[in-house]
Amino acid sequence: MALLPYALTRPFLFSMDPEAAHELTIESLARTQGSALKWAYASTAVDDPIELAGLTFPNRVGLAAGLDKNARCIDGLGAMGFGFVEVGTVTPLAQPGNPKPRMFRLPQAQALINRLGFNNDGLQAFIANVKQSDLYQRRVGGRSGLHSMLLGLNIGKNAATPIERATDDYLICLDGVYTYADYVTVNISSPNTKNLRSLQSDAALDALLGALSERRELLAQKHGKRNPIFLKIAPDLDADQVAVIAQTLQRYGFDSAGQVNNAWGVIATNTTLSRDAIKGMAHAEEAGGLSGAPVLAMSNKVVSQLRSALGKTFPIIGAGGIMSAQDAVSKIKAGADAVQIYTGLIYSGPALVKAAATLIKKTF
Ligand code: FMN
Repeated sequence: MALLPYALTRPFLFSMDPEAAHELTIESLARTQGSALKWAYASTAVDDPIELAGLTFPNRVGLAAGLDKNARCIDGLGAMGFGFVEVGTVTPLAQPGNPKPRMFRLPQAQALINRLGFNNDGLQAFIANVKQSDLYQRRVGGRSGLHSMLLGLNIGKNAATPIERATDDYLICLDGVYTYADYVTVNISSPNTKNLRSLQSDAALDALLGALSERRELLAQKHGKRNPIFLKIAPDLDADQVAVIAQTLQRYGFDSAGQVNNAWGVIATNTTLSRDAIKGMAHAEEAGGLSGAPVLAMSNKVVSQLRSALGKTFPIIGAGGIMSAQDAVSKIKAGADAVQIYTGLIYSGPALVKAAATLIKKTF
């Protein structure tokens, strides 16, 4: 199924319950990502490398977190031509997430609402899956891979962990994923875990970044590599809140000479709680995070606010509402160095990856 043209696959998937369609896609990707697909990456991926956060990204289009929460399909997703694939969010312990139904399509708006709530199999299973990927196997085997794509591992906190102990969960996950990641994303912006977004405010954020920076130095010494950490933020922030986040990132992301130290980056943005763009539509009042077309302008605005506050060289990955190659270009124009896609894949299919990477290469 994964190899059929998406125009044929989509009506079938859209006739199913959204989460069932999602699971079927993950299952079939996981099953077909073996030998044949390994070769697809080389022919599909657009070669348009950039240096960002001390890493070489083979092109500027990545997969956003949440599609492959348990890291089961790293190679199959890589075969779609992404320059980087981010998997997770993983939490220390497995957890079921919210009761179903918890994912809704709004085709009229080219959007989704989800309140999955970090359903995942936990850190141990996640790492076991990463280790099984061809990407990882090739690296430890010292073989130059067809996969030059980068791997981002996205971490979060368990629902049962009180928010005052959130740092403990992020440290457990950072320890666990560190050596397998090219970069780590700290997700403090899911709307579906109670109080998570409060970590974006001044003192809480400073404490979290401080603790993670300290632990990263220990891990860097132990493993001989210093991974950048990206902070993933919400689109539902006013200019003052974005300014506070930028100031905090500035404290940790620049050296004493004022140069970007490649320790920190930011991913803007996660899903939105706003329903302004979808009023009156079926499912518009479902609780959860809205993604897809209605988020584009909001997240581009946050990206451009961050770029003005953080200067030209601070690493910014833009996500939210990329449904076409032009949308991807708009995000780079807003100030992103690279972009990520999730909902656009559901509506437009994997061809969007190459189209976006090609237009970005042509435009910049
Ligand atoms: N973002 C995370 O950081 N962690 C997640 O686990 C996660 N799960 C998601 C699940 C679904 C069903 C969707 C639609 C999004 C999820 N996201 C998650 C947010 C996406 O990574 C992305 O930031 C957001 O959807 C905006 O991009 P898009 O409009 O291209 O989808």
